Amino acid sequence: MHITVCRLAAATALVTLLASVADAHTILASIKTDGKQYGVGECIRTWWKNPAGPVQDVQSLDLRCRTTDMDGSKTKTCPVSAGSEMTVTYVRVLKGDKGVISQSHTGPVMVYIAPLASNGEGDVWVKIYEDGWTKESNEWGTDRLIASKGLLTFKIPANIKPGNYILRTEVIALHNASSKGGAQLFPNCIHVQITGTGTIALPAGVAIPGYYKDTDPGILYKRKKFGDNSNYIIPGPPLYKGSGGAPPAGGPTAGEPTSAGPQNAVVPVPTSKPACIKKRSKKRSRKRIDF
Ligand SMILES: [Cu+2]
Repeated sequence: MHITVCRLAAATALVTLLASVADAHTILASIKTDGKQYGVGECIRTWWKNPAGPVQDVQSLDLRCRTTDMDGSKTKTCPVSAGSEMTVTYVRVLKGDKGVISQSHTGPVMVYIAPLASNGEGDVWVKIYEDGWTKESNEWGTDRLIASKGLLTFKIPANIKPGNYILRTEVIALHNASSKGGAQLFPNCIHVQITGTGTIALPAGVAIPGYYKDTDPGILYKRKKFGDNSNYIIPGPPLYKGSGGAPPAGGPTAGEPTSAGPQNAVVPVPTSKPACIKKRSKKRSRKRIDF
């Protein structure tokens, strides 16, 4: 199935159609950058055959962008200023009032960047944002994503060389991750043209797919639903040092493991759950393997 009409409305209809199987899951619906909003068919790559469904085979090419636009040729490039904050929106279905992702689907949230010319092939993916589990609040990145009504804000590296890049956002649900192949990964890709006066080229990154293994401690993980998850290790390479705005100290993979909690972003943390989530516990027709 192809989403040949790359417009939000058409995609919305498709997602609604598939909502009975996909509504526990999540999809990137829009981005906001430099005050402008863009949807799917603009600079977000079109969704794949099962729009909101997860990727569970970490060796699959679908892990890269979860798209039918494999070479990126159908996707436009949106302008964004280096050093600016960009906000993307994850939604469960595209009705605007249907929540973000099932509350059971807890796990980390990440953002990567790679040069667009690479089409994401090779050791090119550099991690610029991550949000795992935090002890203080006993919350996952996905909890914060739900609390912010699906909005994820991160910073475009300030000193990055201007040019075209792919941003790859990723949500990982760990509710079934205690068995191999059980983790559910929700990546999406955005094409951006970064403007500015930076001079720093991206360091070498990692291959996606390739770098993740189904035995990685961040992929194969027995989540404690109400317990301490401070032994959780977010998958992927260390966070890129340059992502916070300071130029990298040098070296091909400047970066080091980071402490728990959202990095490089201001994530709103409301004290109560949004009302839209409470309505989610109605009967579901299809098989559920949430817990
Ligand atoms: Cu699921």
